[in-house]
Amino acid sequence: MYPVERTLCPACRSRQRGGGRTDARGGGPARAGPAHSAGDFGRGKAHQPLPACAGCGDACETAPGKGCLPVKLYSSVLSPYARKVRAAIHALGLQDRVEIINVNISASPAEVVNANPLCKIPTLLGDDGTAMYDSRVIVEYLGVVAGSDMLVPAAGMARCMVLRTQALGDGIADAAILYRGLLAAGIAPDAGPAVRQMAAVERGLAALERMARESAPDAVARPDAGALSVGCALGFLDARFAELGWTGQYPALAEWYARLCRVDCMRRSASQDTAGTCPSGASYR
Ligand SMILES: N[C@@H](CCC(=O)N[C@@H](CS)C(=O)NCC(=O)O)C(=O)O
Repeated sequence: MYPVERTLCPACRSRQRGGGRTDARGGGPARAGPAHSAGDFGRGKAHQPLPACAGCGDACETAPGKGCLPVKLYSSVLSPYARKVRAAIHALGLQDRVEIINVNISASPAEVVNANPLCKIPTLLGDDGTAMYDSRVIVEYLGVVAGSDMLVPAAGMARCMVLRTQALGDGIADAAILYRGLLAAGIAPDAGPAVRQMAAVERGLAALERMARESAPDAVARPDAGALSVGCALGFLDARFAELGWTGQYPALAEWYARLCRVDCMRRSASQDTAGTCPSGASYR
């Protein structure tokens, strides 16, 4: 990915595509390579107006909140990874720029298959057909688009620690989802593969409990990608593993989570009301 000068509005760009793409600046061939870049999406700053289109001169299509960025997020209600991306979109103030489309991923919808060979959600799709996946890449990408390192620090140890916490949150979700998939495939809960996944969940929660004990009470006010990932994994456990009763076992984590759930981007990302399903046929409703 590299920045590409955006000179045409979406309508002019699609007209150009129909008759062979040309460079609006000089009538030459369009620059090769992915057109969907930080520049295409948002010019590096959230809600920053883009210049008038070089083709039709129309600036309104590129005005903030006018849908100048017809970006689609394929999502589902309870996917912890998709929710993390929805929370990131809200945290970065990009909610007017992304259309959220809930899909039944178990049915391998063509639009997701076409965008992401792995056919997984979340998948982000730009108007020029360039896709971003998986959730970690999308979160990074959104940060580039918004010109913000609020969710993922740009460099150094701070970045490593946030990415590690994100890996822990995502990994707990991975293990929990795999556990459900194993059970759905007829594996007994006390069989080796299932026990192994549940043990990973338990160890992950224990590690998070230790982290929560050490974290400052106000640390959740501006959650980073690690906190969002953990919060979304815990939300998934609440929805799908209520019987686990993890809040009783991990009180500091439960308190941390309760505070996180009050943060705007977490509240907004939770309020999706369209049905969806997740891996291995396991229903998300
Ligand atoms: N590591 C990926 C995981 C994505 C993932 O596994 N998504 C699930 C939904 S929760 C999915 O699309 N599964 C489809 C399938 O396994 O067929 C990410 O962070 O985005």
